[in-house]
Amino acid sequence: MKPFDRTQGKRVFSGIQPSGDVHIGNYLGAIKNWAESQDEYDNIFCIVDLHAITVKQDPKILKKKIREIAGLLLACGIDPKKSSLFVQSHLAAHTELSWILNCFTPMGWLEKMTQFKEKSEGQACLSTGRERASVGLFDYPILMAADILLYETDIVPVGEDQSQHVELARDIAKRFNVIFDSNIFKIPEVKIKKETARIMGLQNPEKKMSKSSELAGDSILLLDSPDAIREKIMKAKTDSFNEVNFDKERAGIYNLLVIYESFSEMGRGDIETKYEGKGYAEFKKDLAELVIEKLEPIQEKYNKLPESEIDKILQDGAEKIRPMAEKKIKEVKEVIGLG
Ligand code: AQP
Repeated sequence: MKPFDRTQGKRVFSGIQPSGDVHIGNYLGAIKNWAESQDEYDNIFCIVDLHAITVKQDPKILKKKIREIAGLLLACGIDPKKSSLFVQSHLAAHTELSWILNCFTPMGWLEKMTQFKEKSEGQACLSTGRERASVGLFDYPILMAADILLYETDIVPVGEDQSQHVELARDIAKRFNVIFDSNIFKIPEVKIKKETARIMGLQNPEKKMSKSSELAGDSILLLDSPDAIREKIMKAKTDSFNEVNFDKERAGIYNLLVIYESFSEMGRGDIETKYEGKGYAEFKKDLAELVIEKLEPIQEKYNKLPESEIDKILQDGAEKIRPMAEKKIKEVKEVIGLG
């Protein structure tokens, strides 16, 4: 296994939460690009299980999902010989740095985070929302800052919704460096993904496809059977216009077209020409077959991966990256006078 170094160029940190079933939004918006960028960047891929527990998880399911997500990342082309793949909770340095950063971050900075407001409101149905949300959910961005800053990350590719958290990580790093008159933390750059990387729900195309969506048929899962994919796409919400073109005002068909575009890698003009004069039903049938065709090799590879092999890759991944994380923690402790 290649030792942890920077020979592959700029370092990129990316995370995925084992908070549910991986869907084509995760794949098209993140995992596919991760796999394709492995020769260009020095990539760190982290299964962020500590982030997942900021909202309620069933322990048995969580454990299963951690391994499942790792297996899917491997099946999608993440190559542990080229990239680092590990589980966040396997390295105590993440929580250790997170605590230290907690102590140097003003509360007011966290109070501005819009994702906490949205996610804690989402829990309002359980009882009283904000008051019932965990401290961990409020503190989520600090843990994310620790993930990024531990590894001297150059670039953090995120969707629009996460860019505020990377800005916060930058502010925390700058403030810490100023307080201790050091260059201990590298200031990461945020890289916002293109609009086409945002896949919306099939039943509610106004909201992004999400692991935690409670709407039946809203997400196409990477491990969905061909019949399930056909059923979800045929039942996807559209409108009565019945013209297959990229019109953002018609969110349902627009989203299906973006999925088609992302999987087929055809240009928008070519897709519109192909479906000129044809209705939604014909387009949906083709889209379903395209998605099935693209997911089949991933599913095949995933089904052949023994659990023991996945566990070994995750263990090796953590061991490979551990020295880097521990070195940074040691430096930080020295600077602030701990230990
Ligand atoms: N709908 C989406 N379209 C494009 N990209 C998406 N991602 C998530 N949903 C979409 C990208 O997938 C990567 C991993 O996401 P995550 O697991 O860290 O958390 P998330 O963004 O909160 O994903 P989910 O699926 O919506 O999970 P839950 O429901 O648990 O919150 C990220 O790069 C993300 O941008």
